[in-house]
Amino acid sequence: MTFYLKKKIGLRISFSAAMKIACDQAELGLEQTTPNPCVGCVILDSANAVLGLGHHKKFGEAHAEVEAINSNPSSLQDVTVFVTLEPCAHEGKTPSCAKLLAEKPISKVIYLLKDPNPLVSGEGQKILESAGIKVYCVQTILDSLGEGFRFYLNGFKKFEDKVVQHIVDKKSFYKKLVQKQKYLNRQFLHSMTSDVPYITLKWAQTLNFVLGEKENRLMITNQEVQKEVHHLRACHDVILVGRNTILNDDPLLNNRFGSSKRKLNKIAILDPQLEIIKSSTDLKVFETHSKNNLIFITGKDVDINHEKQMGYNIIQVHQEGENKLDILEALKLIKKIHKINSIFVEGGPEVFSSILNQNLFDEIYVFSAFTVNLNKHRLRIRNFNFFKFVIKNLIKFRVRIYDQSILFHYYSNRNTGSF
Ligand code: AOF
Ligand code: ZN
Repeated sequence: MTFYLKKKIGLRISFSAAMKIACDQAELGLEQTTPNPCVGCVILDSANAVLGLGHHKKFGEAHAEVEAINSNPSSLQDVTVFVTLEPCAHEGKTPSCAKLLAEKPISKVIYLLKDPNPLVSGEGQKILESAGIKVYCVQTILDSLGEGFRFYLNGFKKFEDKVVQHIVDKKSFYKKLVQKQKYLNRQFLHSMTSDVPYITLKWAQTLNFVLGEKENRLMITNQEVQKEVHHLRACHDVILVGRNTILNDDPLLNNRFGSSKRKLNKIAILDPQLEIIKSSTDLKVFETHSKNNLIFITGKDVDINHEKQMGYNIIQVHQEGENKLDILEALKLIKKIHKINSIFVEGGPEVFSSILNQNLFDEIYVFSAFTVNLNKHRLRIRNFNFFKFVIKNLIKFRVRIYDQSILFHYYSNRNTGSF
């Protein structure tokens, strides 16, 4: 990393290269920044030489702008700051970046995406402009170009401002950067404007759509897939599972590979009668996670006094019959109480069935092995036909081939620009 930084500092580069490097910097924060966004920043001096660069490394730690400023302590006279997200206006876990930049003799700030966080949205830009800094939001400039005839007309129009003209001239390049950063930060962008967290489903299945066997742990995929799954876990805030998954599979639900090793998720367990704590605590999930990290979701009528006193996090939601919890209420409450943005749902078939049938998902990863399971007690997702779902949503799927399985990746917001 230090080598990477040293190699860039002093190098004269174009504005578009600076924004591309800021985007590359943002990606370095993946797994560690959530529920905060991944943000990168590059500073060019008045001769367009790289003065500093950095990224938001971890939730609660310094923001990208601060990292970039600190990467090379020198004068910020007449510099241009490139940042992938609108500088924050508020005092959160760290001080306001917009206020910090406003105190410096900076000439321009060019940022890629608007920050939909209600504490920031537009306010960061206002703080910078009030300090006499020229501010450009690439997303706003691109949006204002529009499509069709207006777009055609704009193609001939010369903008007086050189930075605007540069962005317009390179609109397809910047559009790609905007799309990529939206995708990188899709959970954050979704969550800032919704009371439901971003929901990703992940399951493994056999060729005949079997996810597991009743009261038996069934291993469908191999270690190659496990590595990818652990990376996906680390990219989310919470892992959600049902009671049966905990009892049948006795999973660890931690991250054991690569860079994601450093990340421990919160674990939410749908447990309608609170049987898991009441009956047995010698499950692996209690060994790998502290009480603080575990969230139990149970019915409104269940007596939780004793377990609350023992220090467990318990959320109570409406219940239909003995075993069916109101999943939407549960998702909203997990987000509100635990201040998280994203949930990675890992099973089992009953949990998937209720989330799929209520259309509460944003993204799905299905690892399909080339095996067939004919066990008498095989489990499938109720009221859900995977084959039909793929055919109906073909353009929203991407496929990746693994050694012994195929990944079907469904992503609903791809290219919609709906953020
Ligand atoms: C920036 N630069 O690198 C990031 C920003 O609690 P805090 O202080 O960490 O603030 C988190 C919020 O700040 C987050 O919700 C988002 O709006 C913004 N993130 N802003 O200027 C950064 N990570
Ligand atoms: Zn900030």
